[in-house]
Amino acid sequence: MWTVGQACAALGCCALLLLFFIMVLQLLKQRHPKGFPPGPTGLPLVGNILALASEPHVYMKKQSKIHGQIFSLDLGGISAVVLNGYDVVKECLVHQSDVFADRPSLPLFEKMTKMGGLLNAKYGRCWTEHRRLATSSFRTFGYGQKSFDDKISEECMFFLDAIDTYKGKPFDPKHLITNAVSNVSNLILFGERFRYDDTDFQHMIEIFSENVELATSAWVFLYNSFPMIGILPFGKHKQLFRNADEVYNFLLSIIKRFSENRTPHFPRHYIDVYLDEMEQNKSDPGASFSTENLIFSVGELIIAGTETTTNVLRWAVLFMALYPNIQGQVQKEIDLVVEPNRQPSLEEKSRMPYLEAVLHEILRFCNVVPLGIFHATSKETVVRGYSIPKDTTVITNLYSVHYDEKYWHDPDIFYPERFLNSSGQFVKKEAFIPFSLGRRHCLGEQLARMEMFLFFSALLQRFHLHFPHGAVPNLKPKLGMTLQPYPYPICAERRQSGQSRAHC
Ligand code: HEM
Ligand SMILES: *[C@@H]1O[C@H](CO)[C@@H](O)[C@H](O)[C@H]1NC(C)=O
Ligand SMILES: *[C@@H]1O[C@H](CO)[C@@H](O)[C@H](O)[C@H]1NC(C)=O
Ligand SMILES: CC(=O)N[C@H]1CO[C@H](CO)[C@@H](O)[C@@H]1O
Repeated sequence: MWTVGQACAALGCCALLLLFFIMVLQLLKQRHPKGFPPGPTGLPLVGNILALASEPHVYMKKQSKIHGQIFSLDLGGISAVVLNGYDVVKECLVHQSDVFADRPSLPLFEKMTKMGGLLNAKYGRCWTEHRRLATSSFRTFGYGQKSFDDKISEECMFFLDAIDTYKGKPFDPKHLITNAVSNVSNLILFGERFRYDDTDFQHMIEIFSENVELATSAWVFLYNSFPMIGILPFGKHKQLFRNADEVYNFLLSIIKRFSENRTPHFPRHYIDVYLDEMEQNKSDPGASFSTENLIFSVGELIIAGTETTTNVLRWAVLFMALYPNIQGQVQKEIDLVVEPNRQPSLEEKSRMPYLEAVLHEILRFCNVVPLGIFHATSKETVVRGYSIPKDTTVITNLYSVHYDEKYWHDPDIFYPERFLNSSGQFVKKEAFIPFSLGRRHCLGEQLARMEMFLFFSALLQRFHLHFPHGAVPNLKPKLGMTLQPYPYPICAERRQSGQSRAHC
């Protein structure tokens, strides 16, 4: 029989051996394949994960000055390639669109959506079928309808009236903007809006967007390289999984609610279209439509639409208060083009080049999705002489494209006029890619552009925006998969004369 001491020693030895074995495995994983792009040296085991803790997009742009526009990072045994600057992003996403259209099978994504759904789906049948279905639903129930602009404008009215209730007193616009924006996507997905006081829906959005933030925490990177830490009872990944379960159950329940009273072949919204498709393809074992993928895709459409558009508008409000001259110039243009008692309409957009330039500059300058969504290679390939194996994680540093000195003069300066030519007309810029490029480019771009224009123009038509007592809030972005401003208070005062004017 062993004594307690011997048993402990034996156990200790086993533990050490195991640890050694894991380290060797990890170090083997960390070796780069031949011809792989170079990159900054990382620590054993965790690689470069720690360097990504503060501002990963800025760190990556700096590293590209040393290692080149295409370089590699070690995400704890996961070799990733980072694309920096417009030229190489275009070379990969456009000139090799097939190769770069995949998503990486990281343990986090595997656990969240089993690589199904739409946004995170592998590049294959599931993605093709879901992308086609979503694109056609967005057309049928969204911008393909003549009345859709009016529906967004109607939403604007609710939104402006809700702001009016503050009577010029300071408030944080985050919730109102989130509600208005998600009401518009909900029209397409569920055929109706949600009530502003539908707190369950708002809670779902809240914890979902918390997950967008958590997705880039060091804990989650660690989980991707060492899924074993999933058994630990603490850590941010735990919070993320709890949130994801709650979101899943909520979506399941509202999908049930909105598919009641459905008549097959007479779809009223995305859910109905999906269920029709699911029934028609029952006999096809390869078809990807399933209740689970319905839930994943609905969740992805909700969060991809809300988290981005909302944050662009929050930055827009912040910058208008920060630069009163620019705000004034936008308002002058609105007053010139739009009749006083009418809301701005999409037909008037082409006559408002300055407002367009301001919105574009906000998208360029603020980079709401700084690293896009992670891509992966669907087969082995060569870029600029470097070989990249199949299934390599690819990070598109969209921030570095929007601050690319080759394409932008003084990129650190907020300067809407860069989008205007000498006769004041709006000009498109090639290196402006907030919606990314290639097969996986944003599915909601058209909807997002409509919403941003209609909400922003209606807001500035009715209100003058300023900070309470002129106090400038923190302008640093809050980090996550998206960059958003920290919560800030704003005063919105009625502009038109004859209306009641309140003061902050
Ligand atoms: C200003 C607002 C928006 C911005 C800046 C934005 C940006 C992006 C970016 C950078 C990507 C990654 C593309 C890639 O993988 O290379 C993306 C993907 C996506 N976006 Fe958006 N987006 C916005 C609004 C929306 C809206 C309103 C919707 C829908 C309601 C939406 C739905 C999607 C979907 C489904 C994908 C994944 C596409 C795929 O994997 O095939 N987005 N978006
Ligand atoms: C969203 O829709 C609900 C229900 O129609 C409406 O009551 C609410 O005012 C809308 N929200 C906003 C911000 O307009
Ligand atoms: C400015 O752009 C508009 C529209 O693209 C074009 O018609 C016009 O000729 C341009 N003006 C100058 C001075 O380049
Ligand atoms: C993806 C897929 O197989 N879709 C098919 C489902 O069934 C309908 C009707 O039979 C076909 O038109 C689709 O092509």
